[in-house]
Amino acid sequence: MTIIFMKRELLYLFFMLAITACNQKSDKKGLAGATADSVAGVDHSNPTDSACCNSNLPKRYGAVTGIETLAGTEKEGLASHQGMKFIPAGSFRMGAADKEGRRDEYPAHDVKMDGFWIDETEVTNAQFAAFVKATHYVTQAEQKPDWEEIKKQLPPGTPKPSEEQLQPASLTFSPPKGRVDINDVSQWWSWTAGASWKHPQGPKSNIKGKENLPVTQVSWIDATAYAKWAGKRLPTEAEWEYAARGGLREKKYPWGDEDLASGKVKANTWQGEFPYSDKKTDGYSSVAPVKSFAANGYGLYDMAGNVWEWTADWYREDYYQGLKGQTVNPKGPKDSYDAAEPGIPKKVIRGGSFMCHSSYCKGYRVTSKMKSSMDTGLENTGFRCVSK
Ligand SMILES: [Ca+2]
Repeated sequence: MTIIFMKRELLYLFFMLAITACNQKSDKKGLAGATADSVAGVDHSNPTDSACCNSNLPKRYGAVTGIETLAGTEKEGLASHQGMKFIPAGSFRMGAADKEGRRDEYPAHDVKMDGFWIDETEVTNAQFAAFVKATHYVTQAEQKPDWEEIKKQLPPGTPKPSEEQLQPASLTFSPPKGRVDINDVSQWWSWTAGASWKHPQGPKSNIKGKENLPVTQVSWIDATAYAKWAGKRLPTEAEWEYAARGGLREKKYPWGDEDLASGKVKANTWQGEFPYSDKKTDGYSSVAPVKSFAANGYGLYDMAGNVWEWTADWYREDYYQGLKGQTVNPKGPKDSYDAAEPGIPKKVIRGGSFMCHSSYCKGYRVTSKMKSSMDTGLENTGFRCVSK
C-alpha cells in the first residue's frame, strides 16, 4: 500500500487507511483518483446497498489499545432502571425473513432469550457528559493517535507522519455539492482534527442545546466504558434485534412491514439522493433528539434510524450459517472476520442512521447490520445499554 498524504480539509493518514479497502474494491483508485472524470460515468439508476452505510463505513485504524482496561470490571446489575424498559423472556426468529437482506442476515433462525432491561433511547449527550464529569474519561477521538500501534498495521518501513498529522481527530460527514462516486466514501467522510463527541461536526461545532441528542463520535471502547460506569453493558446483537422487533414476529421494521415512506414519518433517515441532497421530509437533516418519533411495541425509540448503535458482538458474515437448532441467549461468534479487511477485528452495529436511504442501504431494517473497528467514532454512530 502506498501512503498518500492529501490535504482535502484535514484528511489525514488514518482516513487514508480507512478508505483503502473501499478503494481496493472500486478499481484500486486512491483518493487522488476520484476525480470528476472518474465519477462522471457513475450509474445512479442502479445503486448498490454497499454505497452509503452498509458495507464501507470508514474506520479509524483498527488498533485495540485500551481494551485491556475493560476486562473483568463489569458491574452489571447495579444500574438504575430509570429510562429503561424491561424486555420479557421469549423466543423469536432472528435474521431476515424476506429477500431484502445481505448475506450476513441469513439464515433466519430460532433464538430463545431471557428477559433484560434496555435503555429506551440512545445514550444522549447529557448522559455521556455526566459520565465524563464523574470519571474524567477521555474518548478515543480526543486522544493523540499512537504511532507505535498504527505502524503495526502498515507495511514495514512506512515513514512516520508528521506530528501535525498525528492529532486527535474523528470522522465527520461532509455532504458533497453534487453527485459523486457512491463507492468512494471519501467523498462524504472526512478525517477532521478536533472532531469528538463534544464537537461532532468538527471543532467549530458543539453540543450546546443538544443535550437530548444521541451522543456520537464514540468508539466501541468509549461506549463500553460508559456502560461499565453506568452498571450496564452493551447489548448482544440478539438482545438488540429481539428488543427492536418490539414483540412483532418476522417483520421488516420495528413498526411492522409498512414501507418507511408510507404513512406517518417513522424514523430519522435520508430522503432525496444520497449523499448530496437530503430533503429532510422527516424533519431532520442530521441527528434528531431522542424520542422524536414513535416508540416500538416495547416502548423503545429510534431502533431504526437516527444513529447506528454499537453491540457487544464480534462481526462475521457467516455467523448465522454456522448455527444449529435453537440458540439460547447467543453472544455472537468467538472472533471477528470481515473479508474486506481481514486484519481488523470489528464489532456489529445495528439500526441504521440519519444517513440511510431506501434506495441504497436500508440500514433501518430490523435485521440489517454493519460493522466497525472498536476504536472508530463516527458522526452517525452511538449506542444504548442493557442491564439485568
Ligand atoms: Ca433525516
